[in-house]
Amino acid sequence: MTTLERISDYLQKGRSAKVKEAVEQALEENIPPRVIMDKGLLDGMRIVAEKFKIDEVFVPQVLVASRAINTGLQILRPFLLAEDQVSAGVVIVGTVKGDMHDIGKNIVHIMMESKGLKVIDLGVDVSAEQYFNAAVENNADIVCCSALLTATMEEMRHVVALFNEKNYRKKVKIMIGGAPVSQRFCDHIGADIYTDDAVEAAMTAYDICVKGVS
Ligand code: B12
Repeated sequence: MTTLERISDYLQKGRSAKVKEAVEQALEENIPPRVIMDKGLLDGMRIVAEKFKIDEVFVPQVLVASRAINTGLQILRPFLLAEDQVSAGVVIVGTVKGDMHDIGKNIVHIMMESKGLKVIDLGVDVSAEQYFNAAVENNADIVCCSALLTATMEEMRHVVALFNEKNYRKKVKIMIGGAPVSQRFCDHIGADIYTDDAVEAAMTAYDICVKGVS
């Protein structure tokens, strides 16, 4: 088995300590951090997700696999960061109220940082008020909302509504994402930006903050 296959395999088994070891080994083998993330960690998570869908694994196994991927992401984080950490802009990230899924949000966080953006991470279960207060306190350029459940993506509508109500839409862009979210939903609720992956999200955020592209 290659090191990347071992990362995927240990992740599927939820063996955090082994994932940590294998990720460190992959770095020693000079495998690029982005490849370790895509072909090792995310590959393992994709398999877990497929098995979850067909009831081959259940919530406890998914939970330990999620802990393992977050352990791996933490090790990769410094290697994925931009070399010159000049703050190009301020971004608030969080998973919406009622939703505990944080893997995609954590990847968005890392990718934004890798572009030199300052990231304030509010974690999971974030209410519209919390996004708003954080945006004002930190003079943010962009607020990023993540949702993985069809039930909680509706919370994004409240986030947009609150920023509208406070007359704060000219100050900040609202970016949304997560598996059930789409461009159509983004247009429907009046958010500013949708992208379907974290890398594109970071590139778009960078363009908005640095080049003023809207
Ligand atoms: C891991 C997982 C869990 C873990 C979460 C642990 C954690 N720390 O995150 C646990 C076990 C806790 C869990 C619980 C539940 N889960 Co769950 N879970 C998943 C699973 C298997 C993987 C999600 C994941 O992390 N994917 C990997 C990441 C990298 O992908 P991603 O989040 O989509 O992110 C990418 C993009 O979407 C984008 N992105 C993400 N966020 C953002 C934000 C912005 C701004 C942008 C621009 C882009 C962006 O960038 C990322 C990388 O490129 C999915 C299955 C699936 N196929 O998605 C089910 C899934 C999301 N879960 C589901 C369900 C039903 C639940 C539970 C209700 C189950 C239960 N019976 O209790 C609970 C709900 C708990 C809650 N209140 O949140 C359903 C949702 C169905 C639906 N349509 O609503 C899914 C789809 C499984 C299924 N097929 O049924 N789950």
